[in-house]
Amino acid sequence: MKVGARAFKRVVIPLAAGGLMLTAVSTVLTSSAQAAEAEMKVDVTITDQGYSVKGHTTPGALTAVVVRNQGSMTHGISSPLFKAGVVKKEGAGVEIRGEKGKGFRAYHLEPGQTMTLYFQKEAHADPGTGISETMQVPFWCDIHQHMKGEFLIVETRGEVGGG
Ligand SMILES: [Cu+2]
Repeated sequence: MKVGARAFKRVVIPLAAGGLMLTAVSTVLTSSAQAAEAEMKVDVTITDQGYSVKGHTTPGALTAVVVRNQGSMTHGISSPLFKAGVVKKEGAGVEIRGEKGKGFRAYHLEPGQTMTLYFQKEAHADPGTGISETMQVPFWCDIHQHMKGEFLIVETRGEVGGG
């Protein structure tokens, strides 16, 4: 698990830094005034084979996770992050909760549909060093539990200065 996660990190950061997604971002944002408030964006594309993730976010940034189902069946997305709170959901997609509304939470999306989940995650500093570290946000399909993905919340503030 750990090895795979590290390999993923190396792939994702250069992609996100390239600015390649900027045109796609503006296309999506113009469709909603509220969406324009999002500071960061993560794209999650679902096929019947699994997830493909582009982008990352930073601690404290209001983040739009744009989820597209390009598969042929209903897929879901569930994450510990959702328990902490999705600020808002736009577009298609159905929120699924556990019994009595607690614990488990997922979002189901029909084929061809898109939804946007907004969240904000505060920095989590290491109590020993005071340094905020990059966090991995794991997620999975609650319908097909072999489908897994993750994206990163990258702490960048520690890299500023020193010049
Ligand atoms: Cu699925």
